[in-house]
Amino acid sequence: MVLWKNKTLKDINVTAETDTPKAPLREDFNICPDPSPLLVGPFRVEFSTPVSLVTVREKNPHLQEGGRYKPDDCTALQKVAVIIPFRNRDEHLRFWLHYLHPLLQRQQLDYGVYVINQDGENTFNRAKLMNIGYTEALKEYDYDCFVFSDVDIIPMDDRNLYRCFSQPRHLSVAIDKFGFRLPYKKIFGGATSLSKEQMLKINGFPNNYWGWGGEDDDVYNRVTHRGMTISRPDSAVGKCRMIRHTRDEKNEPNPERFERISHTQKTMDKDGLNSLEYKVVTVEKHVLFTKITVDVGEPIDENPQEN
Ligand code: BGN
Repeated sequence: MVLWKNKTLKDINVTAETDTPKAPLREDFNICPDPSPLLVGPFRVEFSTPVSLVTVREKNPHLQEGGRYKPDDCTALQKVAVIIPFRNRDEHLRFWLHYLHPLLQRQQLDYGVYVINQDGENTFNRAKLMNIGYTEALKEYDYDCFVFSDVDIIPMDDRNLYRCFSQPRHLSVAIDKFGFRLPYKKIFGGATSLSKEQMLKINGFPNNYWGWGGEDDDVYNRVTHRGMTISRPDSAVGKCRMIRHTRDEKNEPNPERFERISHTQKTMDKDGLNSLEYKVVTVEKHVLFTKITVDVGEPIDENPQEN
């Protein structure tokens, strides 16, 4: 008490503040600036020289196990789980990791990369893998935003923000394969982002699109049936490259897709996150990503013929 005798209230406050450890306090309140000062704008993307995981690891020394990162000098604006539906595309994944890890760090996101690998040889089910990624990522961390990206889509400008917006976001709006423009106005494939709230509002993605095509149109329908719209970056910022490849085996165009997308409104409430069933086969924690191998089952015959 004697020590404080000549001090004003202000002095006492200053003393108290100096005595308190500053770093944790700072982190709590120091929200990362928007836009991030680390952005560089357009950058070169090419696939002629293969990249190795060792090099990608060396260039991203601040990653935590499982492909996790958060800025150490500010609190990220959003916690983003990046979900990649996957099977047999290791070469593409290396390119994706090579370009996307540095981009996500320049965007100062608190993020994790989840590769959802479909086990076995059954027909591919992209949308169900997305639902699984959403569900599994949420078991690990309190993510508030989900980026769903094909493994072969690489953005060419880091102002294309891989985070969530007030409306579901289409990120891959100007792909080289489509002449750097939208092939049609309602397209919602390639790379998209939805907040946790937006995902819950649409009951996630459909689980019963087996093979190529239509599942992204179904998600578009879900979004509009729930009164939301699609947000997009402009076509300069939204430029992307797609890694060329031949059609995957067991991912033939789905003959049912035309029929299915005409019934979204009727099916979306019973088919989605609330009806999702799968088995986790393995979880591998790599430095650059978490790989979750899953058994998604196989198509069920919804109209079995009586004999
Ligand atoms: C569309 C596909 C999408 C695909 C885009 C781009 C369908 C549904 C019947 C019209 N939609 O034609 O799934 O993302 O092409 O390749 O096939």
